[in-house]
Amino acid sequence: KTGVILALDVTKKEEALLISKEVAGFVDAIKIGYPLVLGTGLSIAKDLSKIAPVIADFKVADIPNTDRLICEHVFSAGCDAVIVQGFTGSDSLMECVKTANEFQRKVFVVAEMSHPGGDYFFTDAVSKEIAALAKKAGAFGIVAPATRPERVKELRAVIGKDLKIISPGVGAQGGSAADTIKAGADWVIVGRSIYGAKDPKAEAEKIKKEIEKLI
Ligand code: BMP
Repeated sequence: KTGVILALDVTKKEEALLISKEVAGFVDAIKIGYPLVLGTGLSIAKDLSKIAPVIADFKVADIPNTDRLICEHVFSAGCDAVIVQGFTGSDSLMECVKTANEFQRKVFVVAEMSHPGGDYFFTDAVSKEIAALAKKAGAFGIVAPATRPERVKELRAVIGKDLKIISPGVGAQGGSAADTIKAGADWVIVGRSIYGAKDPKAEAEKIKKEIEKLI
């Protein structure tokens, strides 16, 4: 385990495959989302899954039936996990988890977002409520902000040890990988500072080593 997930927000297939192959040994998974999937099509998931497990960051946030239809597509396309929003409520969340279980895949629930405006609606009470809901629904883990490690710590206290925490916001958004892991995250999610670097492989290795030092 490296403790690093690559957020692959490039929009061209060739670039996506090239960077993924370069950093493959230094990341545990590749997170794909709208930028890449709208740019290349969902078939990119199969290609990338040959390199590393793929997390589909579609922040699914709909009624249970629509959520199921989205999740079925995502898992059939070869994704190992999906990221969903939790504010839709327990029935939507439970449907995502149920669908994931049928495919033997995983669900991560966004508990709080990392950008400066991310704690406006995701207040302390709301984030904790979503984290508790994620646990109750049987999600694999939550998404918590690396830009606010103290929030990672608080949310870890809510979910206990059974759920995983993946944290975006390291590098380009100002968060530190070491601080985030120390606060209780299992993986940091890193996009621009890896794929935008002159040497993505060296950058990924640097972050992996920063995390390794903590063990
Ligand atoms: P970057 O390291 O380039 O800032 O990328 C972070 C990635 O994590 C992006 O794909 C972004 O959409 C995602 N993300 C985030 O930054 N904050 C959140 O709260 C939730 C996210 O999914």
